Amino acid sequence: MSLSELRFPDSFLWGSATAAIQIEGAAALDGKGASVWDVFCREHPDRIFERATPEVACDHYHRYLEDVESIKNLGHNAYRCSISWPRLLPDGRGRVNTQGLDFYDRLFDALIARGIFPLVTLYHWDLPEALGSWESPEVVDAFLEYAALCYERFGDRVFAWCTLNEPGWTTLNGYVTGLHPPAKHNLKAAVLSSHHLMLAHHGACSLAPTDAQVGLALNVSPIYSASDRAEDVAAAHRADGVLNRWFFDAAATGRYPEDVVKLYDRLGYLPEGHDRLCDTARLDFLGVNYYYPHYAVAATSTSDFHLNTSGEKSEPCRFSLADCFAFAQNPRGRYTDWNWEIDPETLGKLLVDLSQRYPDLPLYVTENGLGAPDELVDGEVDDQARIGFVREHLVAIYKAIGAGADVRGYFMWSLMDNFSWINGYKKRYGFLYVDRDSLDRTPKKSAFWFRDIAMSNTLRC
Ligand code: BGP
Repeated sequence: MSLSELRFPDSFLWGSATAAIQIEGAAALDGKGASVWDVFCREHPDRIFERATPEVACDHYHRYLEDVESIKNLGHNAYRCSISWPRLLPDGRGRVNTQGLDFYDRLFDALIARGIFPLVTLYHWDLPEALGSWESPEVVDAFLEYAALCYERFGDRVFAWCTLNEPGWTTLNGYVTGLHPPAKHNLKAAVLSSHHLMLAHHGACSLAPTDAQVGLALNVSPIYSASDRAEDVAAAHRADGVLNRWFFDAAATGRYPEDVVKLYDRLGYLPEGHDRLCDTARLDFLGVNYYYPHYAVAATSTSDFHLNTSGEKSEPCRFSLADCFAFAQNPRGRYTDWNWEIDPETLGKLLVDLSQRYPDLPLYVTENGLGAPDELVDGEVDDQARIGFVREHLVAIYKAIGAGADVRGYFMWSLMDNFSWINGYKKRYGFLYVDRDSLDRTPKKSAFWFRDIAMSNTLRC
């Protein structure tokens, strides 16, 4: 295999990913209801870096046409975005906001007219505030009404549906670390909410038209043991069960992994009906969101969580879940300014491993990217670090395809710099630099570099 010219499979999809609340803005315009993130940022401004809010974000709601033009000009043939549930259903269910429907009609029409396949996520964390939280089983019913509305209205233009984005990460931060809404520290509620999310996923898969493609995007980050010590190896297996297999097995087989069921049973966390999740699971593809692996060690007796939100290397990330597992830094690892490890080889291994476990399951890399404090200098953003990051990950994907993994597309996170949740706006991920005052977009060097790859279907390195 020559590493100088890597040609990807003919129908490979090249694109980028976004989420509604991170780019749209227009948070209370044209009939949109509030989401839990709108309210969280308003009520707890100090928990967000520089007290940022998603109120205006990138104003994509008004600039979508310019953004779709950019997607076209950058040579992409696909685009992953999400629909804002509270924009369509301001109360979570019932009354439909026709202005919301019209917005997504315009967006999807504009994409299709330019030959760009929309891969659409139904739920990327912006739960309608009116619904409360995923602890309530009624949210599952409301989600199915919302999914049915989306299939009916947009199904003729959507290439593939992702029911959920990263149910694991949103449960973890919503109910364990408490860093995201509803900002609780309640493990039993975490397990219950995760079960409701997976019920919602399966319900939405079975409702999807048979000729549609439906799957979900999971953050299946591999977990290594930090040492050969038996207690660290056991902690890594436990962490993999709780964070990865609980969601992956549930999605792929309709059953939760037995070792985690036993663990939750012992702790008194098992939700009623966990053994009746789904009889015949439908999963047409798996979206893999990959940023970094974890290194697990045996847990201490106290919990402690912290995410670097400043981009100062001296600010650590800490994760320790009492009596369960903790994460350590990799002493040999390379890290971003936000202390996320950079490890492309692990993505390759993950894709090969997933395709060996499920040989017929098509895979998309639905998110992968580098957060950096990019700067616009003399009209240009020279983001060589991002080019290096994406190149290394594409090489890993190429090798995984060569080893038999059925990977069908790559979506860089993100199309544009956006509202990076509790990191606010300093952490920039986009192909497009967004000026925070004017909101003008400027393509970074990485955008032009990636355009050549997407248009020739070939990575030259
Ligand atoms: C994923 C989310 C994305 C995105 C990305 C980067 O988990 O699906 O929405 O934000 O992570 O994370 P962050 O913005 O927190 O740096």
